[in-house]
Amino acid sequence: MTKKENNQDISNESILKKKISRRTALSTAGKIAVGVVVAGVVAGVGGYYAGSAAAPAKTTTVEKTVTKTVEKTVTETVTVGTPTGKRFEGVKLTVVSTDWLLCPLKKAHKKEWEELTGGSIELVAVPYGALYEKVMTDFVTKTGAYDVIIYPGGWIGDFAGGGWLENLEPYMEKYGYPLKADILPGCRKVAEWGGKLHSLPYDGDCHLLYYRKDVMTNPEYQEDFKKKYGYDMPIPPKTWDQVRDVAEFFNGWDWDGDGEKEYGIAFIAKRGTQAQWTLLDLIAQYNVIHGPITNYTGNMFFDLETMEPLIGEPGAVEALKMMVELSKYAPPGLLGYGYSEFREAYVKGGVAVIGIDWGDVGIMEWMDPASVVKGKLGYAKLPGASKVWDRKNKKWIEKYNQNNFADFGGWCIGISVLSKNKEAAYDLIKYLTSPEPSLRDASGILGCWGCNPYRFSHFDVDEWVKSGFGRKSAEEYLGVIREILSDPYCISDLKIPGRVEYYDKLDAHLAECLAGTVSPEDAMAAAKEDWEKITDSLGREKQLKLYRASLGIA
Ligand SMILES: [Ca+2]
Ligand SMILES: [Ca+2]
Repeated sequence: MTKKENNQDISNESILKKKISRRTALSTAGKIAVGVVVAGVVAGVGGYYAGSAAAPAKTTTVEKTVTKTVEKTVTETVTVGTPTGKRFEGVKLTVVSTDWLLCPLKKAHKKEWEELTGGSIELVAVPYGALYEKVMTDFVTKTGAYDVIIYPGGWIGDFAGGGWLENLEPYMEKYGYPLKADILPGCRKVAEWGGKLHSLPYDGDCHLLYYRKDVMTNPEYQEDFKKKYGYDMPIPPKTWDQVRDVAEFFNGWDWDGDGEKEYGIAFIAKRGTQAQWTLLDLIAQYNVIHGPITNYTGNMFFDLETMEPLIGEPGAVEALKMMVELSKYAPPGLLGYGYSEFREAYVKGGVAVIGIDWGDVGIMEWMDPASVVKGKLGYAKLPGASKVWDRKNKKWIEKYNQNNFADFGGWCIGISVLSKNKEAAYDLIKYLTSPEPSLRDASGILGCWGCNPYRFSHFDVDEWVKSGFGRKSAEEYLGVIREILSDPYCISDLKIPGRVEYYDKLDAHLAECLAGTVSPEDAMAAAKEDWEKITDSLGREKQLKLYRASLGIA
């Protein structure tokens, strides 16, 4: 991903800016339940040390002397600021990631871990578009500037496959890992390379379809919709054709009665900001026959015998055609929507009925003080297609086809083989991914987003209600995410070496097509050609073997 991006560059129409600033001013400030955070920290220490062979020295002393010298013990416990007895006194760790993935560390966990261990942490924030190169350069030049790397799980083929990340299993055996079985199987898979954990899951990812419940349940609008399309307003839409109809119906008029017009649908569409995942959401429906992984079912990216890319198939072209069609019912400025701009517009601007994004929009809906959609959003898994391309028999199958897809694959946290403080680094990543600190990340209570549920314990509705979520919304939101990530047929994202390059090319041709300079047919043909070149440059046989291995096929 060589193209630099600028998250702050909100190049939307003035109408949107006006909407956002006005609504921001009207909204009340969000309230974070500080008491819950404090209670949580205490609970978290237990989880973090549970099963650990490296409990603090002071605790050990207490156990040995407690029957005889209770008073002395108390004195020692109080004087925790002294330079003796903390395990990582004088050890400094450097953690690199994007700004928003470092947010939970900045807001809470850095200080917590430093106080627990005596170590110190330096955070290095790198823009998303530059992160891959920055870390890869550090590896190949053997600089070793980073101990801990928080990175998109899809890069594990390059990072662990290249031999740059520690195999964590020996550390887990020696120092323990809290509630291993609590990790969602799909998220664990992402962090594995060659069957061994070379990172820990730090995030669980999939796209959801968001929709404005308040608007779609308006009886007057429902009546008009039925008159126009001949069927009931689909809540939620089950196919992309239905999404199209809803988007068209609500596009370009004032459906919330605030005197300004709104639009049908919005999604991430800007070059260099993960727009290709929106396209992959559609490709998964039109080009992948639902089922277990075989060459012709449940297989999204390459032929399992030849490594021929599947993105040149008619189902992928159909998917892109639908994406172009949907873009007609979006706010002006859609092509400037990266994830930041989209979230601003959809959550703080309330500009569209339907939105497509990761779980972060649900967090922003409830936690962002400037949200204008609090309690108004519905959540659904990706809609399916009313037909799917049968590559084997070269024909369309006219039936409903729906696949869940773990877009992006979630962020992982790993240790550089070049680190000089690997034990401390393991201690830190173990702390960060323990049930309690990570629940605070996933449920948005710290005011950060990006880390979405990846442990079964993250789905505890009561905890989300404490964080400020409405109970019914929390149930719906968590229910959908859990359903997607525990679906045995949920399609895993691409994670072979070269993923960054493959996706950059797909993203580039998608951008040309959305801009109207290239047809969907030509865009997908060009993308396929580029993928072939990348495969050849990396070694076709090698890539094929790794692709099969990444799907668990011998
Ligand atoms: Ca309006
Ligand atoms: Ca995420």
